Amino acid sequence: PQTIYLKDYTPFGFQVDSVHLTFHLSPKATRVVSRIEFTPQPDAKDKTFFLHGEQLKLIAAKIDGQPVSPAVTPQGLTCDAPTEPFVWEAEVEINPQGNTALEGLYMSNGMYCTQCEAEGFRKITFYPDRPDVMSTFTVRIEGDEKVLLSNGNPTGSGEGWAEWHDPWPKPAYLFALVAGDLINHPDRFTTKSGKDVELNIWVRPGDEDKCAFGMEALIKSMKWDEDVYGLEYDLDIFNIVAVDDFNMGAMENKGLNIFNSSCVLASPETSTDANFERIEAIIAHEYFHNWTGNRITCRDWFQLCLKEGLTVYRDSQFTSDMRSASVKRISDVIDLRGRQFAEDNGPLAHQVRPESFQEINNFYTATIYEKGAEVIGMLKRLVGDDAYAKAVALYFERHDGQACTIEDWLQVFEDSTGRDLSQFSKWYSQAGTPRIKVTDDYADGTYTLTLEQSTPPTPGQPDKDPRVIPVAVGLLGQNGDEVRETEVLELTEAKQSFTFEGLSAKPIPSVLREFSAPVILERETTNAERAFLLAHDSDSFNRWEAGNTLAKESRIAMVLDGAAPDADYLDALIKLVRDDSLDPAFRSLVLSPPSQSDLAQTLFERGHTPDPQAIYDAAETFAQTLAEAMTDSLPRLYADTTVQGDYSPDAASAGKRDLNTRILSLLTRLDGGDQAARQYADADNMTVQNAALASLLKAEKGAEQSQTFFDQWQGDRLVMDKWFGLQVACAAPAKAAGLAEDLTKHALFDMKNPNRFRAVMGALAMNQAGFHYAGGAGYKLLTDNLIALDALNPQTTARMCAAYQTWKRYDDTRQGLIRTQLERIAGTENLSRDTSEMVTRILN
Ligand code: BAL
Ligand code: ZN
Repeated sequence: PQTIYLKDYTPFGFQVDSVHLTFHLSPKATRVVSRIEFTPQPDAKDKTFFLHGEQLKLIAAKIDGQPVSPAVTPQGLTCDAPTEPFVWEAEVEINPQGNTALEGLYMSNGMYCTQCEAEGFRKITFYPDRPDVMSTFTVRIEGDEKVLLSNGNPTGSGEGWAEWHDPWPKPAYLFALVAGDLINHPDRFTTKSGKDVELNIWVRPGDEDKCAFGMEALIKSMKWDEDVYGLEYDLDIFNIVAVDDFNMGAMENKGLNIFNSSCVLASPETSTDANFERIEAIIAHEYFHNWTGNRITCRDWFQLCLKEGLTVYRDSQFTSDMRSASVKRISDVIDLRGRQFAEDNGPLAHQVRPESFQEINNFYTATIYEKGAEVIGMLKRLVGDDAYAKAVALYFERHDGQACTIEDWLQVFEDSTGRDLSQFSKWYSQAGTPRIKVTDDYADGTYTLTLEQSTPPTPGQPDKDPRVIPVAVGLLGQNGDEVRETEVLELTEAKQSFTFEGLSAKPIPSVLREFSAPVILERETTNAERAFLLAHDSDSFNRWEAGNTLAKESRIAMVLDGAAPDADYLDALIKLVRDDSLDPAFRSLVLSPPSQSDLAQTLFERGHTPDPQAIYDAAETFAQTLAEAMTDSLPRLYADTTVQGDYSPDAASAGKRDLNTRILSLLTRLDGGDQAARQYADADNMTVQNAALASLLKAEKGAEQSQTFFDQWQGDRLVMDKWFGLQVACAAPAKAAGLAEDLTKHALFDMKNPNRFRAVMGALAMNQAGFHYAGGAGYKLLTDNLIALDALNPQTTARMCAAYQTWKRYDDTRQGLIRTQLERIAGTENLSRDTSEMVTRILN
């Protein structure tokens, strides 16, 4: 496959002045008629008239009304083009029903829908399918479906047809079309300048009672973006459509967001608290793209983080404002370490702005999204809140309507603050997670903190330069009081010392408060000091971090030395969990164990070969010891954290239920599942029903409840995804692969539905001890399924190959087993470009 390089960027040689599309819908033979006005650019370096096009049957093509015969390849067509403005017309035929890749126009449960990011539009018609080609679109849809939707504003409709016009120039990846027998959940929003906007969430009949929460989230997002960023919605209508078969979470098409139904449909009976929170965040994310992504888009796909990093940053600000900022920060860091650090420290490591790719779909990653958001957060921390607001305002003023680069983004900060950001730009160009070694010294009232940074080599980047890293630090006195408030140290050198004068005794440092940079801190310290910070740190992130480090160290000692769980840590943990003055959500986070993958990575980095079974056993022993140490208090804690009354997904109730769920799982270790069975029987919402079933399955006691769960919910696809996933997630290591295999043979397992495939295979890959269980049955099962899926849906297959990205951590036997499977995938005939690129990178 061909590699595409950032350095080769060349503008398209033609401007697109307008696009008119007519769709004659038919499941197996949809006709798409296009009429596109082009103006040749006299100064263009490349004057080739090339239009992308894949899997299209060209029926007819004309230039200025005269039939032409372009040269067509599997990638597109070239044609002689006039040197003056001209009109291109084409008619093509496509097969939406046969489109299992879910890119371009496809069918899901009888409805037509589209997914054009990144390069799906070329499967709809011939077009310069690149983000820097922007144009207005007018769309006519002809079909028998009751609802016919596209981008922009409706301009007319009648029996069997509808027309739409989008006045805002956009790249083709933001094009969308939906046609189906759908029902809407309507509402309205008045923008700050008084514009009345019609809002709709469109769903299949039967799902209309699951839209209210999504609609509330949309309205809150619209208001928040006005209040915080001053950004107003810019069309008369905003439509959201729920689709069951979707590769991503959702898509920000202009005025017509298309959502994976799992990311928009919610009801107390069928959705957990976590689902509600995720839905709120994704609705916000897609809505915020209207400005950061749509009004200002990316020049090329190397700039993907320009819209994704910024939009993730904005949605995290929104969630922090709607819920608890400290809980959001801790949760984001857990997620970052789990997904992005794993990527950054393995064969798939890449820059926040990559410089080459074969298949852009493989770069919708935690590095582009989550690390991209961390980079924005660091920039804000370095320049300050006011300067950030000023720079962002300048970004919108200067670049509205343009397709931009990271350089454009950094330039507005340089121009508005006068700051030189050339060193900061290394966050975009250097892959890998920096390590910061921290040492300290105290003499004559002066405390000195020395920070030393280094970044390990990553594929293609053996050497790294020092970056500018904001390190937020506070100092605590021996009595736990803060003797220095948080200060942001700017680490710019490879090694640098910072002094704090006038201290009467050696303080205890609280370093990297709020996780001020996406780095790994290395500091030789004692468990006593960690316990001190766990008890006293005023920074809630570092307070949690102290507990998390203690939890990790205790488990590592258990794995390496056969030690018992650390008694001091257990005491401190129990004290904290019982402390009613603390937010239940925070207590729940402190109680949540470090991930087994994170422990494996830490062991690996310290020169040990991680044994997934030993890590699992340590986690089990730790939890059992904790449960036994809390025997007396668990029933009271369970009762105190049980939320009474009608279900509400608000943050306070959700936090309490989250703690309640953790208490229940401990209690189940003592009572054999009695309480969990009662909770299951009494459950009136999915959060507590799901939690009870999980506790029972983990204790290998849930067979009866699993059956009743199935009987109750077999008609609900999203709840069935939970049923499939939960069984594999909760399976004991020896049973996980066998159970997953049985589930792939279940009548309701549907490989063509990404949610269902991920429910089973994703849960297997996440069940660390089960996936890596001796013998390699998990590897073989995943590989069999990836190979089968690749022929249908390359995008989802390729992303799931990432399950193998940590393979070099493990022992020779496991590495050998995994290599065999990776080579099997690589050797598969007609392997997709997506999967081929992923497997090659993982193997190298
Ligand atoms: N642009 C793809 C989906 C998302 O990030 O919103
Ligand atoms: Zn996005």
